[in-house]
Amino acid sequence: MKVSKYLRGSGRFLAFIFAASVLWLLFDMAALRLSITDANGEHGKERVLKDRELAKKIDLNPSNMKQDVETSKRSEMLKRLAYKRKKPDGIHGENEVFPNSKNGNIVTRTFPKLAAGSDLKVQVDTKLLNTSNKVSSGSKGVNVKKEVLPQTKAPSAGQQGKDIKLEFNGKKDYRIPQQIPPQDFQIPQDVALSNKSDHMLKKQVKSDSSNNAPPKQEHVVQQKIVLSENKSSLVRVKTTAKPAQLHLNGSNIQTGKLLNSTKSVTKQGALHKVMNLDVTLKPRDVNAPGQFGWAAEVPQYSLEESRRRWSEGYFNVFLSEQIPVDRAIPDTRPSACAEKLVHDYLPTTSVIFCFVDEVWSTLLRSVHSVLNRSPPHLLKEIILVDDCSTKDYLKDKLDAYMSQFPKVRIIRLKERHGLIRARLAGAAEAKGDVLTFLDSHIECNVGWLEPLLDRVYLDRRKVACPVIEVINDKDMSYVMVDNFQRGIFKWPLVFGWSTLTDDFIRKNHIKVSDPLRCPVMAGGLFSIDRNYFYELGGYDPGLDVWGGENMEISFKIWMCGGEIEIIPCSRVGHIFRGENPYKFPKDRQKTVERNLARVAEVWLDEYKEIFYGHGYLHLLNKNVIDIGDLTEQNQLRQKLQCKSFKWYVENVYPELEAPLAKAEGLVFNLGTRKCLVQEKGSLSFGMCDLSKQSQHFSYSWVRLLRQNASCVSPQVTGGGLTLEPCDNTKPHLRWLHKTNKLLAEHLIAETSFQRLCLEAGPNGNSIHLKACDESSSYQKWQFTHYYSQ
Ligand code: UD2
Ligand code: MN
Repeated sequence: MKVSKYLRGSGRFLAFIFAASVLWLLFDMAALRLSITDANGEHGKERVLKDRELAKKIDLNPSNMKQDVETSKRSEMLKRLAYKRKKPDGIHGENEVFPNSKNGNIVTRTFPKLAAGSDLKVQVDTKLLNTSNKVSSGSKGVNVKKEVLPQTKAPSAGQQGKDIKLEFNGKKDYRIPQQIPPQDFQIPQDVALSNKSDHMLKKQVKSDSSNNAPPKQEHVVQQKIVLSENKSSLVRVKTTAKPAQLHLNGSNIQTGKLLNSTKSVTKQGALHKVMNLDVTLKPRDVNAPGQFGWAAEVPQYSLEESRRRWSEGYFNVFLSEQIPVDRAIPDTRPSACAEKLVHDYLPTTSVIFCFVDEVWSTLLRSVHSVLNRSPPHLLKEIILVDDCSTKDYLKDKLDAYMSQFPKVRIIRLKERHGLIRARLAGAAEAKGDVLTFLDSHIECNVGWLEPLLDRVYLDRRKVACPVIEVINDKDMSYVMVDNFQRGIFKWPLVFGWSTLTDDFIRKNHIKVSDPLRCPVMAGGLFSIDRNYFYELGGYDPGLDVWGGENMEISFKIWMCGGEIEIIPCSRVGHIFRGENPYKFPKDRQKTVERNLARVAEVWLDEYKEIFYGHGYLHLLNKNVIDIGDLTEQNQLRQKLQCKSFKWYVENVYPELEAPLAKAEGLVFNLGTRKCLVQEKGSLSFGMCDLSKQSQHFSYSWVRLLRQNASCVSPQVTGGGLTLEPCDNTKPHLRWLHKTNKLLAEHLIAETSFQRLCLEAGPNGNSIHLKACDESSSYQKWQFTHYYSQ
């Protein structure tokens, strides 16, 4: 009776508040317990011992050291609980993640914790969820496993004209690496945010402002780091370098001086284990949304808002704002990386972020991840290049915010140049020995920087890329990607990822932590020696806005004496977006294809025909497009005495399918059973004879029917034929063959008004153009070899 009296009116309300608080407390205790258990557990102890060992070598400020241990411990805990690193079963052969490869089978998949807001424009094919479908791959008929993010429209590779439109029809090319399948994730259910009640989610969202409070950085800058000589048995050469005192306020940094950047031989010097720095001022709030890289959820009542704000960045902008700018993410490096050593005296780096209309929270998180996870003595500066953004918050507010961090500088471009010239503007201001370019929506993982700089230090012509991991665009979780993926391209210069086959890995004894040589880089994230970048002429400044520059720099690096590597012990997460969240000053498709045409003209030699032949024939018409002046680029290639594209294909990317013609050999007429002959400038027929050069023709990628420099030219008026000097830019020289189902074996004059086909006279003594007739065998032709249909 008495109890029920108290439970009436406001008493009931108080009791409810009390009960809710108790529940909340219990939940917090559970989370705390988990973290204590971890610290007391074997793993935690091991980790503390390891870090003490590191502390002996590197005299870190004790309070900071504590934080390092703290965050590493959490990271390690995450790694253990949430990520089971394993190559997916059933993968054999070459596994390529490619835009709409011809085989077309796409496995749409869900993410470890799909956010409640995940229905934002997303169609998840539920039939296919959690399946590990085997599909047969493109050319080699091997089994591959493909994963494609829901919602991203994939462009096509290696397809003809109209499909290419699809590829660039307002969408970007497809660059998402293969991720660890969802069944390999085990996120502890008792801690995962998605398990919390709505009430708790509200609390998280409300506490946002405190979560987002930037950690102060000053204490880091004042530390002293003393690197002692390392007696590692791995170093055969006795070191001559003295242990140095590195003052981290930037005034007395000795690392840079120790680098003789003109030497490219293996360097001497003491080594140490990679520093696992992850600095924040205060312990991280385990309950903050997205903490530890876990999936965050949009509360029911904010779904509408998060949907509305999606187009601000083409990812979950609302959710990103709730996530601390200095959140922890799981340390996803392969465990072998723990044993890897890097040199004590590494070059310094300038980190360059260029951005246009970047979302505030992601820009900040990118910058904080660099400040928090880079050894301060190696981080010379962070240069933010504002490519003429239109958003107000990126002006005074950004200046004010970044003024807290002495290492951060902002450069403002007066007009919109695009990322290529924006990066050049940043590089022009950079003072570090190495330039490190990053996109403005990334999160650098622990230990990301030293392994990159170490490669550049070993050889200044090595260009080092981190493994690009995935920050999920819908729930902002940090998703680990599969190992052994390298950057490649398919025609027409479409970037994609390809996983090395198990067989190749075994035969070549490749370890999971070994650097992987890459034919091309993805483009956004890499470290390059500053002087070397300039020796290479930087980027072609004639490239506009976005696209193709990754191909340009990759070909340039390889063909002019350098190398591109992916460094598995360096990992950086990136938000892959389905659309560009900024405007293109000119048409997007035209911009990208113009960039690619510049690259093809300068770097591809005779192989450029393959590029044009994959849907870009219109770019050969100078009236349609002006690709600009290439004199300087061609001169640069000559000056640097760069190797040929043939050399590149044979030595760097032999897996590339790159036949120089679509078809070649004898041109056999099915009606006369004779072959085409070219003699003294005129065409006739003869008994087929492979040994006769006069019977050898090729059908080129730009659809010319040629013998050496002479091309068969249809005379549309009059129905005759002549031989003309070949010229790729002349559409009237083009023939269609194998493009039309009903007239597949015909040779159709491309510019003929009513379709005209090449026809042999019935006695095999004349040749002319006639109205196409699908049943006439005198209009059917076969080449000896077909390289591409
Ligand atoms: C990829 C690369 C990107 C670049 C691009 C073009 C990765 C992870 N990303 O596409 O770095 O190589 O391919 O080929 O490899 N930006 C400007 N001005 C512009 C346009 C973009 O400053 O006019 C900035 C933008 O804010 C971002 C960066 O350039 O920080 C890259 O642009 P993106 O993120 O749209 O390119 P992404 O990741 O789709
Ligand atoms: Mn990007």
